[in-house]
Amino acid sequence: MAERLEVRRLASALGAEVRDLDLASVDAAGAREIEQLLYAHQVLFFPEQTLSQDQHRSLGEHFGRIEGHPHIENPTLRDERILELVASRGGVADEWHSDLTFLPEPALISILQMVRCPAIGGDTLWSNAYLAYEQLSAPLRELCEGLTALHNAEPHGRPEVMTVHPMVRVHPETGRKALFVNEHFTRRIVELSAPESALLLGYLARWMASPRFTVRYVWRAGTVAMWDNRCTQHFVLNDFEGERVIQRVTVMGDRPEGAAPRWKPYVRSTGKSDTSRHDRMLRRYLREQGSES
Ligand SMILES: O=C(O)CCC(=O)C(=O)O
Ligand SMILES: [Fe+2]
Repeated sequence: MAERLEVRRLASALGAEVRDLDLASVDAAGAREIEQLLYAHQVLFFPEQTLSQDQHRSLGEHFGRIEGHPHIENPTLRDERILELVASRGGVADEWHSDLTFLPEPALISILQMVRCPAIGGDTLWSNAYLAYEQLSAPLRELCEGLTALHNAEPHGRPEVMTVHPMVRVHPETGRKALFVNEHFTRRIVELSAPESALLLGYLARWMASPRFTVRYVWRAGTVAMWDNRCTQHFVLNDFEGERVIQRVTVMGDRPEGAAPRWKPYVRSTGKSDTSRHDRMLRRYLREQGSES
């Protein structure tokens, strides 16, 4: 398959457009080749596909177990194994994130089809989380590697759905390290005080969004994008008029691996002081895990 494919890189950081490939007829061997391209480019774009829902799901099944969204209900689509986001009904993901990081096993790969596309605007940006990690200074890399962070589903009104992940994860296929905290779902660095955590998370969110780590894609209806959530983040530009509808198949089945935390969780011991409210969420998580000292 590889010789037939036209693969055009779109930015120096990440992203490639793949033509001359019918995603509806990809077999297991073709899927392995797509995987290799995905590891090389982190996000792939396949213009002029227009997959049916069955074809979309079948494509996803070549890469692992597919699951619907745990919290978001589709506005129009019946099939719960596909996530549908309709902009006029609030479905715009306009904060940097990788998918479902509030789960212990977040999304592995997302496969999105642009169904209805505004004439202008509504581009999506992706950022390369390997580069964001690798280009930190050595002391900050070392600090981040020793830390873990609490993620929750507050953007879906479900803050009690929480988990903790290493801040730097090792990609199981490429062996590369990637920064794994995001603006949308990451609430608190477990081993830092609340104000220290806010400072560092704020810095890392800005850093992750540095233009030189990103690619920006202009959609057309019928284009399919596939991204690796283990080493990228994405963001939709909410600058459009008119309707924008996407459908996403989400491949699950991977637990982020990274170094063990080098320090204990930071929670104040007093229960009622003014500042301890900042530790409430972390306390609750630790209590639920039975690991509060
Ligand atoms: O609408 C898009 O371009 C991306 C939406 C999104 O964040 C997702 O489907 O994971
Ligand atoms: Fe997303």
